[in-house]
Amino acid sequence: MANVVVVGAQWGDEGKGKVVDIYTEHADDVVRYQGGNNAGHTLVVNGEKTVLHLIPSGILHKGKRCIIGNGVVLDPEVFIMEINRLKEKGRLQDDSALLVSESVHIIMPYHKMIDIAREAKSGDKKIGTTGRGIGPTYEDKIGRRGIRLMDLLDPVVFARKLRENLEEKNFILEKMLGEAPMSYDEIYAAYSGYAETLRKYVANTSLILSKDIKAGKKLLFEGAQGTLLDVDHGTYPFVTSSSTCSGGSCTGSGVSPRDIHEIIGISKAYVTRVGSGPFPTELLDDDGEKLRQTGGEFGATTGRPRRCGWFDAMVVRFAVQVNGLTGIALTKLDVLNDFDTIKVCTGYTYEGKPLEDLPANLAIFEKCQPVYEEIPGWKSDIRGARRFEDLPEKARQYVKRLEELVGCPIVLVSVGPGRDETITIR
Ligand code: 2SA
Ligand code: GDP
Ligand code: MG
Repeated sequence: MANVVVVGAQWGDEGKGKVVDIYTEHADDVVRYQGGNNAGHTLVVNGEKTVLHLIPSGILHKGKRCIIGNGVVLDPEVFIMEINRLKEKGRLQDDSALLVSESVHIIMPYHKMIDIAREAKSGDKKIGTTGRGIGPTYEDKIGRRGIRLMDLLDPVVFARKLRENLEEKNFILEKMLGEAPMSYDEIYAAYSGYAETLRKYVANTSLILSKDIKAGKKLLFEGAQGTLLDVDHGTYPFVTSSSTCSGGSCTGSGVSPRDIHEIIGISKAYVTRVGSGPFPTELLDDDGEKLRQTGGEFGATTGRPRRCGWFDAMVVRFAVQVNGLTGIALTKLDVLNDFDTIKVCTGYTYEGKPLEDLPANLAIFEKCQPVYEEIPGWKSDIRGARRFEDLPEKARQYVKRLEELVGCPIVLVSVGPGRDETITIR
């Protein structure tokens, strides 16, 4: 297999963790390239569930290298907790299997505080963030005042940058958000301690990846969140603050686009979204509740109930276009086992007229009405299926119809959370 990027084709939580775990078998390095511990990627192997927030989903495989690329924002406390939890379970025996770019930007306590305080003040305009400080950290990165891991490792640089940042952040916290100021000494002491724990994992990961490519090693890139949450291409401002699309894999790792060969979009057989923002096929009725309960649709980081709706071909078609998808992994097909009829959104109308493509303008997107096609359900348990032919005829027809509507081959179908509950088609 070539160098592969895995991206979410909807609004996140499509099952990227599960698919990355499966694809890791064919890879040498697994690379996270954007987002931070807002992500929750779930793996179920031999009945044991692991939820990862920062560490790439290849970590359960021995002999593979897991790399956190420069595009990620890193909360060192959460990262250390995640390492310790894996070590307690015997899942991380070799520290050299885990590398972090020296250029990652560090999520500081004031970022989290600003994120939460801003959301609390936003009323019905709130984004519905995870409160993990992601947006404020990327703001400082783009504003060229962020603290990178390499800065944290140098006591003199860290002291200067923390002082400069805290002066501004305490002004924002006190004067604009009505919060208490934060203590320089406490942050300096805690973060200097984290720096020492992290030192052994830090590396110039872009350089390492380029050497690995030259040596013929295979890379697997693990996207977080999803296409419609991309800061440029998503439903702005109801997005996360990073480049979730396939292009982000290059900027977020320092690997050239010439070295990317396949781009796999992960899509649920229906749709979920967590947080605010438009969602044309959202179901606010019993069917929505049935999807939430059957699919266990609760945030893997915050536990928030996810909004649920029918499959939206406009959204996935857009994901095919903007990411250049070469294949789709369709997950959670089993969650539809018990529906008499399944609806699929084939297009939108806006002010009564059909729309060909997803509108970039949110004011239009918010008013789009889905056009539905009804497909008969298969009404049987498909979790035991391991080959496409094992699926009931109606389930196969559903998969084929989705493939036709989105214009991209479905290369994998997932019929349960377990690693083995998977049908590989191509
Ligand atoms: P943020 O915290 O600034 O990135 O939030 C901005 C928007 O991005 C959404 N977002 C997510 N959407 C789906 N899944 C995410 N990860 C967790 C999970 C979410 C959870 O795996 O379930 O546990 O709540 C994720 N992370 C960010 C977020 O909801 C906002 O809409
Ligand atoms: P990610 O953020 O894209 O990695 O997805 P999450 O881990 O946040 O959410 C996906 C959820 O669906 C997790 O609880 C997975 O264990 C679960 N899951 C993944 N694939 C399947 C599937 O095919 N069927 C079912 N029932 N659950 C699945
Ligand atoms: Mg998730």
